[in-house]
Amino acid sequence: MDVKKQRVVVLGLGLSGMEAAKLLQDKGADVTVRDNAAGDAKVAARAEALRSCGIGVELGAGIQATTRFDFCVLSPGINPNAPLVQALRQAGLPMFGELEVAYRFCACPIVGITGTNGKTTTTELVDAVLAAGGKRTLACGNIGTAFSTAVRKSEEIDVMVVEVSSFQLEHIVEFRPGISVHLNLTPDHLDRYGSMEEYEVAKWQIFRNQTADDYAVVNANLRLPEMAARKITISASGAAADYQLIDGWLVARGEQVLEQSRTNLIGPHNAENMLAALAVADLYAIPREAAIEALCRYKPLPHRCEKVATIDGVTFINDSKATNIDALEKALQSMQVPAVLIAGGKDKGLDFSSLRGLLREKVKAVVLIGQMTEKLFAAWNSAVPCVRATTLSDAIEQAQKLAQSGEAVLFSPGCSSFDMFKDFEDRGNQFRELVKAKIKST
Ligand code: UMA
Repeated sequence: MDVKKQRVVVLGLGLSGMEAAKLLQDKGADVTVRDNAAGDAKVAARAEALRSCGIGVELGAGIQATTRFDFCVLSPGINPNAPLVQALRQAGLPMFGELEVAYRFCACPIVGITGTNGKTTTTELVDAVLAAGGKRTLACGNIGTAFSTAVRKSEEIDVMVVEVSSFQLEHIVEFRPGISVHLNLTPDHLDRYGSMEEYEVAKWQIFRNQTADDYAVVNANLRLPEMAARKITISASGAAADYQLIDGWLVARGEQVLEQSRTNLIGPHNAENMLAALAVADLYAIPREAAIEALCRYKPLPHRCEKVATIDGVTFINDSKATNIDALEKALQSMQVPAVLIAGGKDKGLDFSSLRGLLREKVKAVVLIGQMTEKLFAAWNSAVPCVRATTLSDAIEQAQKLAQSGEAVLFSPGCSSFDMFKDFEDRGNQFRELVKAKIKST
């Protein structure tokens, strides 16, 4: 991509926008960044940093569309239906996502990983198994290091392992991973997509530019489009597949590879994450022993069914990463003792009534927080007693009173965090701190 002297407008001054702007400027483009937020301290600091290296920054909601640019770069969090984006599109401005821009400057092969849940864990697992086999790798994308940052090192590494969200896939043109991974699809982001079909089609974009030279590692249970890539299937649910979970063993094309109980990852969803990593390792001919060792060594990330503390016999579990129904369902399924569930958060248009049966089985009471409180109360209270809390601290207080020794308090919100917190990590950190403060006070 030759961007020399091209006039580019980047929308959004988060991580992606900031890094895309710097990359494009380094490549010779004349860059302006726009962000709706005017009073946000983080955005202001980023604006200052960019201005000091000669990048124009315009902040505030009143920005008008203009045609004084050659193309536009969209941050993933910007809704393509936002009025400014629509206006720029109508003005005929070509649009690329940050993923696409970074891709154009990537000098090494890419493994792209998507799916509703498990993307980050699988990105880390793939990174670990490839590194164990001696490959120089970098994990980036939705995982938290912008692809635009990582791509600067792409000449020094062998494989870029990129976690890609549906948002990032919306505005690709040529993005083509040599190996794509699609783990699963369950309801999420329905505040952005009109329907599950729209969400599904956004995910399918990962296969769009792949050819018969490429591979697609896919869950055998997924509905998929026609694709040119060679398919390799995974399944932990008993479906016929190249890589399967059978009687607690990860099995690769009929060969028993590793007993899941030897790893730190529990549940069938994690088995599928590991099967995907094994499939990628095999495509790169990583020695089996090296891959097995990497899988056994891997420890789950924080905020994913993380045991925080046991107070008076009650175990407090932080599963703040559960931002949708499927993730909450997986957490409930993995509970071995009765739980008091703390759930709720931002409304994403999801219908939680399907969890009523599982709640009856696993949960003695629910404490609700955030914007979804009333909707969850209406969906669940006739199945399991629900109470309302005003803050996270109040929720923990109420949950602790409801739980008895030998039981658990499970913080698995099932909703995104943006109504009360900066993000899921902030939410999980606050939960952890509040629980730890209780230990000190007892
Ligand atoms: N903004 C506008 N106008 C809008 C909307 C947002 O100007 O209409 C501005 C905001 O004021 C803010 C900036 O855009 O300053 C934020 O941009 P962004 O939401 O694209 O966030 P980034 O900081 O660039 O982070 C993004 C990903 N965020 C989203 O997709 C929402 C991060 O994934 C990712 O780690 C990062 O790029 C680096 O690649 C986070 C995420 O929540 C973890 N992802 C979603 C998920 O996993 O479910 C998809």
